[in-house]
This record gives sequence, structure tokens and C-alpha cells, in this order.
Amino acid sequence: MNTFDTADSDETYDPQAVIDKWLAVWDELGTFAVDRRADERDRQRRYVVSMFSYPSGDLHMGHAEVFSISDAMARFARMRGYDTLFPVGWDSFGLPAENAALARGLDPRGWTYANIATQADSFRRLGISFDWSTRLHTSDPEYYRWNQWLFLRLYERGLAYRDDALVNWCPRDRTVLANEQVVGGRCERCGTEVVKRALTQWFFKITDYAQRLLNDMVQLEPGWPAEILTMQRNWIGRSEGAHIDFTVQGRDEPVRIFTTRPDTLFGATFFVIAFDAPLAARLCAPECRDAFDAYVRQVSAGTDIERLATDRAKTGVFLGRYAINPATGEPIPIYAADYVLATYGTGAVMAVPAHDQRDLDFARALGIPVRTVIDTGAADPARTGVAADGAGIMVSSGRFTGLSSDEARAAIVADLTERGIGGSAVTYRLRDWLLSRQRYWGTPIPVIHCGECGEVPVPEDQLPVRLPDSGYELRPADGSAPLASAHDWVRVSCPRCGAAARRDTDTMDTFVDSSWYFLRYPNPHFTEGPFDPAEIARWLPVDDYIGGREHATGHLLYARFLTKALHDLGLLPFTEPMTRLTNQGQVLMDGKAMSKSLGNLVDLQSQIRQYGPDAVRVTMIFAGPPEDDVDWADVSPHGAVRWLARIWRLAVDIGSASSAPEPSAASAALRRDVHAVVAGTTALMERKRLNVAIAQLMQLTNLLSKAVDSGPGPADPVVREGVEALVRMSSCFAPFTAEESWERLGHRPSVSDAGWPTADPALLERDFTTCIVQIDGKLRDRLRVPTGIDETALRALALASATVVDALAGRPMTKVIVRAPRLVNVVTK
Ligand code: ANZ
Ligand code: ZN
Repeated sequence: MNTFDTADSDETYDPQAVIDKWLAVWDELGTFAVDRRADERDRQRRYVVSMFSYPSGDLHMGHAEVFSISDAMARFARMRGYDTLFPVGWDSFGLPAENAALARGLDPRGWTYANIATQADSFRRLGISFDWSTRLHTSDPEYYRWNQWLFLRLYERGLAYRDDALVNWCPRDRTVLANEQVVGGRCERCGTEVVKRALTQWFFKITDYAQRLLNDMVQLEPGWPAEILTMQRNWIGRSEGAHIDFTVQGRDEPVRIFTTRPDTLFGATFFVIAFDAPLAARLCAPECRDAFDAYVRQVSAGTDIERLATDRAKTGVFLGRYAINPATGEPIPIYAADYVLATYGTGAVMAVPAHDQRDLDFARALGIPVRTVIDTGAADPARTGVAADGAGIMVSSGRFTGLSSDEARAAIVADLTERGIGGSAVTYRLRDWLLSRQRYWGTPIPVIHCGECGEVPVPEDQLPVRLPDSGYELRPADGSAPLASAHDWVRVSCPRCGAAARRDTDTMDTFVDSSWYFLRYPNPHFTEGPFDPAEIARWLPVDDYIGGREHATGHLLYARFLTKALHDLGLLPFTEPMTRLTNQGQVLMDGKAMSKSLGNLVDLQSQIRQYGPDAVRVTMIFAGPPEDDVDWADVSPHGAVRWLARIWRLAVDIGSASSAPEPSAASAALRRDVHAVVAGTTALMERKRLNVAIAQLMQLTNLLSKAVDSGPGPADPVVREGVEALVRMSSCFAPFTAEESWERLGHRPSVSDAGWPTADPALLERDFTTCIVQIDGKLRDRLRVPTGIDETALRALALASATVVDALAGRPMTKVIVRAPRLVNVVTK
């Protein structure tokens, strides 16, 4: 189906044919270019940003969804008179380009920029109202030089550093893999089992900001989904508790543990160190070495998540040493085990089997005594195998016996503090951001390694450190990064002493690029710094940020961290980058994420060819709230095509009718309805309820079609007013159809410049009133109802209200008193 048939005229509307026409008009008028001269301080501004796209091919259905949503929001803001900036860019460094290059012998640069060109064209043909003057690509030296500049600023502050890390290593490809490249413990490329290897890596010290990332969430609560904040809170994982230093028999150095339950100290009957913490190997007694080494080989492969799983059999190995429980003075055996993580807390725990399930499982497996020190009312854990992990009254705990466990917690920490062997402590689960990659297609780390001077930052006037164009060997050899084989590029003289030195051959994680691109958009060619302070003052923070919730604990946390770091460097006046966040759902097919391997991919371009860009956009948005998944098997682009055809037909009918000077008597009610829809749609758009807004516009289309066919007729000015409002509002979702219709109605382009219709409050007031719904005299709901509503309809409406249904919870009603239009009282007793 390529054309809309407009039933009673012989005019058809071809959604493909009009694309080029309107793209040219928009370009010529500069419809979506932000007015860069506008400088009045009190101008209202909106900065709407979609998470930028990764150029791995042409746009897909997921892009169509997120950009349809964000475009509707940007168009709405623009039509309401805001100076609106809606930028476009590409996250164009990254692995898929490099993998495609490896697989096909292509240059990642050529592959990337060809995809960008394809996507740019597709964005235009989808009618997305970007301001193209903002266009940026993170793989341009003009952009990535500022990644390097920012890196150096963080380095100066001690926020970028180099350290050993256990990384994913593919023994076959002989390369480090990012976590995303490890699928089910195997290398994504060759399927070989991945092992952990200690390598020197670059980090950003995001852990310094853990507490501020938590505290500043109050700024985000009004505009961010609670779900995302919860995910970030859990990811940061703040735990309050205590540090306790245990002495180890025969050693001077105490071993520090972190516990959230200092109240259980008297029940610590053994001690566990993560098998992969360097301390475990250091403490291991010589006669236990063989057993320890065998154990390490046996458990090395597990992921952190597997290691922490409570339903897993606990294993461990005795290290031949004893720690002293500082409360009881008893020696307790030290084990190495995999259920303790090297990277959390101090990598060591005091194990309290009576009150911690994992410790109990371990103790039962190894026959270690279980000692209850808190009476929680639960049965004896040694017998039941279920740890008593709650609060209660202290038992067998010396002078703390008889206290509540909460009191004991404070008292024991005070005692340890006084003895100088402990104190209260806070621990975070968050780890520093490992940002180096042994990859070609990314931003080179701007550091030079000199035998004399060590790490030397590349001087600012030598930025950017450009990626070598050629002469590199893409396939990494012997664990060295691809850049290491670009010998001429690697060899430099030390900027400090002039001796022969080597460039760092790592590149940056692409999440560095994406953690600040929204700061550069307003002036993407700025040469004095990463972003233009004047434009920052004008546009930032981002008013509306739209993208997937899979970025909750990665990108969105990194962007928040970097914003705070830049604030502390005096470069940004605010501490949170985005005021409002919308997470669109996924586009599914038959209940499953689309993928090549499942064979359920829907091709965006073929949908656009079949239904036109507007119908695809409308279908995406009408399918449900932006946050919900869209199953393409359940939607009907045909329905959208039909709706758009009806709008077009209304425009044709009204456009060709000679207009009557006076509204007919019959159109007064219609006018009130039109204004009610305008008011309703405006409120829905503001609250991002875009699907319901479309439903309202569809209803308005029905009303107006009826008015044309069997009511006041196409010549009536009220009908025209209604159709014009409909066309203007629908342009947020169906811009091509709206432009075409607007022209049909006799107006000059663009409909985007026509403004959003406003509802006349006088017309709204007269028609609607608030009805109070009570249950047994208690207020339960307020309904907006037409003033003229009759008692039966009002009664039905009130009893259908979700809050009323909830409050009644199935209780029988004895009486329903209705005083239309203002009161309904339900009596239940
Ligand atoms: C003794 C104890 C007794 C504990 C008790 C709990 C209950 P969250 O809340 O997640 O912070 N722990 C400490 N470091 C660990 C590590 N590196 N790997 C695995 N577990 C570790 O958990 C803190 C608790 O987890 C700590 O408190 C410690 O066990 C354990 F009845 O200490 B507890
Ligand atoms: Zn030097």
C-alpha cells in the first residue's frame, strides 16, 4: 500500500513522493536550525537530546523508536515557542567497526564513515528535526583531542591512574576483551574460554565520587525514573559497618576486615580471605602451598556473580594459619575461598556461621563450630542449616550480653575504636572505571613512557595524538595492543628529557567519548576547549534526555561522574548533566528482542517503503507509553496509514471548500470539544504520555470527520479551526503528512512555525467541572466531568475510577448517592 486513498476525492497522497519536497523546504527555511543570534536572557529554552547512535549499519527499528519519541518531544517544545536545540551526532569509535575490519579486511574508518552517511540520510528521510549544524562524530580528531585533554586534566588531579587489574583474556586471540565481549565465559569472536590475567590498565577514579553520586540523586528524583536511580544506588552499593583489625599468629601485620555486623564479633569462629587476593598467597603456610595452588586452579574461572551466589556449594582451603578473634581471644582458622571477593571491602571477612548463610554453609561443609551470639528467636542454625540473620538480644557475648543487637553494634564499635583496632566504616561496591582498551579504533591515551621520567603526559600543544592512518597491524599479537605494531608512531622522544620513549598504546573505552558529547553539541567546532562556556550557560543541563535503560549503570553513571569532576575543575557551573530522563522500551518481534540469529529482524527501510515514514513513527508511539516495549507483531501500521489518510482528507475537504463567514449554531458544541482536546493533548505531551496524546488526536479526527460529513460541513470556520489544530498537533508525530495538509489548508510552510494551538480557558470552564467521589464520606477521587453529565453516566464513571475500585476492595455497597455534576458518595455500611 503506497498511497492513501481519499475516499470522496480523486486525490491520492503518496507518502514517499512528498519526502524530498519537504526536506528541501525545511533546509531552505532552516526550520529546525536553532536561532543562534537570539540572545535575550529571558528566552525560554529547551535542550532535547537522544542518546547518539552507534554507526554499525543503517538505522534499525530501535533507532526509529527512540528518535520518533525524542523528535515528538523536540517538535512539541519548538511549537510551544521554546528555543529548542535538538542535536545529532555519532558515537563512532568502537569495537564493531574494528571487528568488521578484521573480518573483511576493511579500514574501520571507511566502514564507520560510510555507515554514518547512510544513517544521516535515513534520519532525514524519517523526518527527524535535528539541527544539523550540531553534527559531531567522536572519531574525528577534532572531537577526540578533547577526550585526551579531559584525560590529562583528570590525570593532573589524580583522577586518572594506572594500576594492575585482572582483565578478561582470550588465550587464542591473545587479546584483552571488554566485558561485553565475553559471552557465557567465552570469547565472542573465537569461542575460546576466557581467563583472567593481571595487566596494567588505566582507570578513572569514579570511586572518589561514590557518595556524591548518591547524594546528588535528590536533584534527579523529580525527573528521572525511580527504577534507574535504584539501579545506580545498588550499583554504587553503599554499606555501613566497621573495619576490624585481626592479628595473625606469628605475624606482625594485622589483617583488616569489613563487616556490616560488628554485633556478631563474638560468633566469628573462622576467617576467610579471597583466594585471588594477593594476601591469601602471602599468608599461606608452606605446608599448605600445594593444596592452595590446586584450589586456585580449580576455582579461577568463575565470575563474581557465580562466586557470590548463595545457592552454590561452598569450597575453600585451609591456609595453615590462625587469626585471633579480638573479642574472645580465641585463635580461629584462616581459609581461602572463592565466595569472598578480592575486590570488595578488604577482600577478607570474619566468618560468623550462626548469623551469615554463606559462612554457615561453609562451616557445615568443613565441620567448623557454629556459635550463636544473638538470640533472634530462630531455631539453632547449627541444627537447621538456616542462619539467624536478623536482630535480637545478645547472648554469649561477654559484657555485651543482654543488650539488643543494635545497642551492641554501637558499643562493640566504640570498644574496638578505643582499643585502636577498629572503627566504623563505609564501603562501596562501585569499582574504579577501567578505561583502557587494547584496541585500535579509539582515542589514543595521551601519555608517553620514558625510561628516565616514567609516565609523561603529552604536552597540550601536541594534542591531538592522532591515530596512525596506516602501517598498523590490526590483529593484536602476543597480548600487545594493535597500536604497538605501528612502530613509527610508537617511537617518540620524551617531552621532558628528550630521550627515546614510547607512546602508550592503549585507547580509551568509548564510554569516555559518550560521557560528555552533550556538552559539545551546542558548539561542535569550538577550538578553545572541549565545550563553549557561553553555550553551556545557554543550554545545559540537558532538559530531556532519551535513551535505553541498559545504560543505567554504565553511560549514565559515567556522564554524572564526569560532570561532577568537570564541575570541580571549575569548568561547569552545575553538578548533574540531565534534568529529565526518558527510557524508551525495546522494539520486539513475537515477544523477543530482534536479532539476526532468531531470524525475527524487521527491516526499518522496508517498513518505511511500505507504510511511509509518518505511519512508522505513529505506529511506534501509539503502541504504548514510551517506557514500554513495542511488539511489532502486535501493532498495525495499516491503522496509522488510515488515520493519516483521514487527516489528509480533512485538509483536502476544508482546503477546497469556500469558507462560510459565520459559524453555524451547530458548531458551538464542536468548538468546546476541539478546545478540550487541545487542552488535554497539551497536558499529555507535557507529561510525555505521547501514546494517549495520539489517541486524543484520533478522537478529534473522528469528531471533525463527522462534522464535515453530517454536521456543520467543511465551510464552517469552527470546523476549519479544529482541522488546523489537528494538523498542527499531529505534526509532532507525522511531520510530512502535516506539512502537506497545512499547505492544502492554504498556509505557507512550515507547520512547525505555526505554533502549538492554545485552548481558550473560557470554553473549557463552562463545559467541565470537578466531581468529588467519596466513600463513606471520605474523599477518594476527583473526576473531571462535563457540566451537563447525567446521574447514570456520573455514577458509572465514579464506580469505574481505579482509586474507588481499590478503596472498595470488593466490599459491598449499600447505597450510591449521586448529585450531578459535583458529588458522588458511596456508602458501604
Ligand atoms: C560478618 C558478618 C556476620 C557479616 C553476619 C554479615 C552477617 P554487604 O551488605 O553486601 O556490604 N563481606 C565483606 N567483604 C566481603 C567480600 N570481599 N566478599 C564477600 N563477602 C564479604 O555485605 C557485607 C558483609 O559481607 C560483611 O559483613 C561480610 O560478612 C561480607 F551475621 O561480616 B559480614
Ligand atoms: Zn624522559
